[in-house]
Amino acid sequence: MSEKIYPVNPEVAAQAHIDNAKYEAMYEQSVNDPDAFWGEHGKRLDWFKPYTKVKNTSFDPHNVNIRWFEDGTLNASYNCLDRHLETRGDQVAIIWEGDDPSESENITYRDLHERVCRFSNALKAQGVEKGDVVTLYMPMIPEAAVAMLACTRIGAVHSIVFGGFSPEAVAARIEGAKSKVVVTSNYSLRGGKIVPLKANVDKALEHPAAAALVTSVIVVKRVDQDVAWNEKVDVWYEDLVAAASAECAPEEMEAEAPMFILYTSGSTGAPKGLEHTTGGYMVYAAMTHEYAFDYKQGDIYWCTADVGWVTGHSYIVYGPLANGATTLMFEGVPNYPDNSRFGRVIEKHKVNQFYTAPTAIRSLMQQGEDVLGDSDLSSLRILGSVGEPINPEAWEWYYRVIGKNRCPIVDTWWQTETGGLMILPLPGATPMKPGCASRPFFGVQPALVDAEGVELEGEAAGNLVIKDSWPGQSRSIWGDHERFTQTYFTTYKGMYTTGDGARRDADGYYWITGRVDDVINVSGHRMGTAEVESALVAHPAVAEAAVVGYPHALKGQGIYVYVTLQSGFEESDELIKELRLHVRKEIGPIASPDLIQFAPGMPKTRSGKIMRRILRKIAEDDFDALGDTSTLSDPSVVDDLIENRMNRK
Ligand code: 6R9
Repeated sequence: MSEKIYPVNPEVAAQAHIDNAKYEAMYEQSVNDPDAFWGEHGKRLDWFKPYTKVKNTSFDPHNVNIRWFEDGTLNASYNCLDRHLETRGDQVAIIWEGDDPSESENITYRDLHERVCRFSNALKAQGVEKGDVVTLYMPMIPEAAVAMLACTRIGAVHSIVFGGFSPEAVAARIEGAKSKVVVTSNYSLRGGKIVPLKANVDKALEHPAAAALVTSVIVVKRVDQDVAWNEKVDVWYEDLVAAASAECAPEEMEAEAPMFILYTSGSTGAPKGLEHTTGGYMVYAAMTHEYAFDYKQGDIYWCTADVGWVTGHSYIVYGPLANGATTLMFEGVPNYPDNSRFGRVIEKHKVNQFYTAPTAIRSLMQQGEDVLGDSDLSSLRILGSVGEPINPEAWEWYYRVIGKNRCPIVDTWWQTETGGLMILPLPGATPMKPGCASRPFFGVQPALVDAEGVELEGEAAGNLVIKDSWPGQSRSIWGDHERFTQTYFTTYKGMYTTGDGARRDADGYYWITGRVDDVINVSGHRMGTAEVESALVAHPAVAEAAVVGYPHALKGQGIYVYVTLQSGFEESDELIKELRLHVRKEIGPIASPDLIQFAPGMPKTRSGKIMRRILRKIAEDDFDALGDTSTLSDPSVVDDLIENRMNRK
């Protein structure tokens, strides 16, 4: 790993919210006296009833209990909208940039407030009440942000399903969350292509359990084209808001009232719906957004994520809007109409902070140094990275070609579970090491433990855990607190298990090395290997499937599948194609296997467990590092697998 150090740019430090002296003093207070620290910083929000208690948390596996600001009341939508109206009602809240470069829209805080109030009333008219879960399955259009804020305004809980997920995935999430109302659009537009979004909801509702729950599907007309219509449940968004009043008082919510659920993949079982609550999440999202990106009034901030992921929740919508920022929302893709699109958008809207993912940087990098054409990037001040470890080459390219050697890169390590950024170099405080997530945010106490849970000191590599709670932390898995406890708090007692591995260097900086569990990270998206395997074995031809990650130049990791066929089925290229399509249909295009290898036998222990370590090494072409294979019930399987692997090339 590169150990090159880029010192903090003194000009950046001089104007930054946080310089190194401040970082150290604030960090110390945040961990030594969290009540005083967060008691003070919680005041960045407007509370209807101020809190008197700050931290009340326990990671004890017998009683995992996480409560912040618990006796305060507030409303997330009020904090993102109403409180800004007096001072910045006419300031742009959302710059929307359409898939087609000729389409964009500036939405002021006043406009956004009105749209949110109307849609809040529309949701109420559809029977949505405080505490109900509303499923959003939407493209990157302003109505997605409006729907999120309308839910939180009326105390409903939103559950966003990424638009790239399949009807099966939508159905499972509707059922898991017991959601009565779905908001979608007739079609979505990406890279000039029309994608049938509503048709996927229709297919999801062919599942009887989902159909039995859903009473209305609210459809935004994104594309002027006909769509199949079911009079019983379908209703146009445009009709509802036209009929709704533009006034809607925000619901007074307890700090610990659920705010949203977001499903994410784990190493076992079906995706889990992580639950986030109102007060702590909002404080944490707002504060991390301001400090990490050194956001100042008047800045134009752009995060390229999708609202279907946690990054879109915290860093397109809630963090920036709570701070009264101007946040850019992009409907399109980096390579449409051509590869210079990111540069064109930065130039067009004079973007100051640009936050994207290593996979996007690598794909730009592949196109060469002039990929952004003659786009003027001089407005940029801060760059960010999220989703997976950024390899030093991509970091250097990002710094040089996009940042012109003057913009700090904030490499932000965090998770759906953490609600907000956890480990990152603050732009005015932390010298940067390419590829290194660096130092913890305020209140975050990372540690490394070995397999037995013994904490490692000094320079070390091990399992990354967090020793105490921070306000943005997920409180539970929706409807299954036991699973929450089991997944995150039992492996290493009294600590939150991240599922990531990390190394700490002599300066105390953390380098994230990737997942240590059966989760793979494909283009920054989490995929549980168990999820892909269960999709595969649902296919009649498949007797057994094993899925592992392998290094992939663009995606970071690719999905490598080993399948053993049922007797009577023949290996063929057609079958490979069919299996790939099958997984896309079951989960969605992001789970599409990159390589499928037929495996007449799997390497198994005598007790019948598949030895994934061996499959991983074979997928990585690391045949010499297979380790001890003597405990396999049939060691000759390994030679067959290697031979098949070599034949593929
Ligand atoms: C925000 C988000 C979380 C997993 C996480 C880790 C990986 C994210 C990273 C990173 C190294 C970074 N990850 N950011 N690894 N450096 N800057 O991505 O949430 O979708 O839940 O994924 O992504 O492995 O555990 P989520």
